[in-house]
Amino acid sequence: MPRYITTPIYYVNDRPHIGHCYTTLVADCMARFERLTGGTRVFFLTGTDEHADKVVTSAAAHGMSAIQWADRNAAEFAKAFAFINASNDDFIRTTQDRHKTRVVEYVSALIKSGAIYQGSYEGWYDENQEEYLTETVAKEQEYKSTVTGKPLVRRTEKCYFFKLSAYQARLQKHFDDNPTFVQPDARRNEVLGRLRDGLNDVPISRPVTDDPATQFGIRVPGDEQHRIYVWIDALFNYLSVVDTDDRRELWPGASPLRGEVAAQQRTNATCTHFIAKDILWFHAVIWPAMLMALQDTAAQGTRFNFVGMSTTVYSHAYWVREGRKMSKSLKNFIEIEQLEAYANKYSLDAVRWYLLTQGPLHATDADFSHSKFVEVYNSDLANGIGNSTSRVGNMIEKYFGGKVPGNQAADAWRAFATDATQEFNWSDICKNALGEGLRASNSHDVGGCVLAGLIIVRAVDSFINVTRPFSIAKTMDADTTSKQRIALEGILYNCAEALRIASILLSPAMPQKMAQLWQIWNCTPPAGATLEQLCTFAGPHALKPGQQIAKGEVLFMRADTAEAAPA
Ligand code: ME8
Repeated sequence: MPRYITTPIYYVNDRPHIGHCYTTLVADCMARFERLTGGTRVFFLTGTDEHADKVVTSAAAHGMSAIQWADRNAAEFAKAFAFINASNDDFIRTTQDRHKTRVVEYVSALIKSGAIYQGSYEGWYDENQEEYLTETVAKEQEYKSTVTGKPLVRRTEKCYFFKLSAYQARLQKHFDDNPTFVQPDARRNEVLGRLRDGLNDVPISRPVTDDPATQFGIRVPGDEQHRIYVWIDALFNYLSVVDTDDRRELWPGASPLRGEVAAQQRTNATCTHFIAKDILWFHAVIWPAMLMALQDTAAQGTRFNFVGMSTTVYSHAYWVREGRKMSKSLKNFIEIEQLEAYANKYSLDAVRWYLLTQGPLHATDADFSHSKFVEVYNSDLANGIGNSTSRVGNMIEKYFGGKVPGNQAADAWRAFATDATQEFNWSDICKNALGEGLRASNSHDVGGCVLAGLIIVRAVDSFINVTRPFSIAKTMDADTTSKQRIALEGILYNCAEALRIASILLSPAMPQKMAQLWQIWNCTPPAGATLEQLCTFAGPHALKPGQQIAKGEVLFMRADTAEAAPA
């Protein structure tokens, strides 16, 4: 079942910041987890949205043409995503021909079918600012320009509209039939509430005049005087990138219930859009309606009978700073440089871990806080996975010359830990952690998904506390058949093998650090193995008794809680 995972395409009017990195990171982690599950094609897309008026304005303010400015900032986004180690399979820029030609094709089909029609737009116009204002804004300004104080004028102009109102019933049905289409539930309810208020057709074009500022954008097919509104152009990126012969299977197939699609043309692919709450309406309502409209054109003989609905729109909340929205005017953005400073000091994977586990994944905003960063770093990473792996590695080195011990009597430790209240059935512990990871990933709970690995780490820590292998070692002699030796072997085998499985589950969040551990422990997972195989305790990819493991560097050094934030 192909899995297609997308992020918003970001505006290139400015450089990227923590918010852009966050959504791309969430999608990256999900893509890495899906790739691990094996046996399926995973395709992860991110990119930039370029035909926006604010890009033109910002370019002019920097003395550049729109495309020069877009080139420069698109490169900044690509660099930022390389820095966070995003594993995207493609990077779309909406100024690329591959996208523009598809958008023209889609819009032409929609004009022909009548889903896009020409009408006129009437509204309050500020002649100085050359912009229309909504009724609410116009009223707030007492129907006067805030710049010149001159009265706003009532103006009408030709415009193209998308017949959104025609899709109300079908959208409602789509929501009813697919209760997880919009997640989390709080966001779904918001959309449903607004949907019930009714839908108006939406203007989807802007006029082209002699002013160069109006000339950046894709022209409405057959009408050079109008350009397609940036949002309509942008949403189509999700389809245009995979609308090629070798990628079309990635797009979810049209519903068999609609009866329009031959079985062989359907795919059971899924497509998840990760976005934040600011752009939910576009993704949850306008975009599915556009897809329905496009699919409807198949009745007139277009090739769009393969087009089904995306499967999920996952809308997370916002990163904020001391409870306040991050904004240009407050100058309180967490910039890439700051994330780089954290990565230099604590490692990139520690930054990924913090963002993924403490971020605004659900409906509540999250504050970026240095003290929280250090607390999570110490507890999950330095004292968690870092400490466990180095402790176990050191004991294997010290007591068994760095060779993975055997596990001939897995229960022999019981004789030395008579006060143990837990079973420590490692096969079950690992199976449960995997189950937790899969459950969380299925509900797009990326934070929960990566925390599944920590369940195992915590179990290993309690196992060491209860069995006290270092005490057993003190009474062990050279006799290879002694009870002490056999118990110690079993304990350390269990710990190392369980930590190997933990490292697999932690790897989508921390690919570099886990790869480092695999190198030290000589257990890099082979390509093609499924997650289930990799996570089976003492299974086909288990650590082999006798296999040499090296004593590597500590993965995460403890951090001083009193230290100031890196700058
Ligand atoms: O809206 N916290 O682009 P955009 C978390 N081009 N995420 C944040 C954030 C914050 N404080 N600030 C921004 C656009 N984001 C359109 C999208 S898609 C077809 C077109 C992230 O550059 C989050 O993913 O304004 C949000 O939805 C996106 O950046 C908006 O990026």
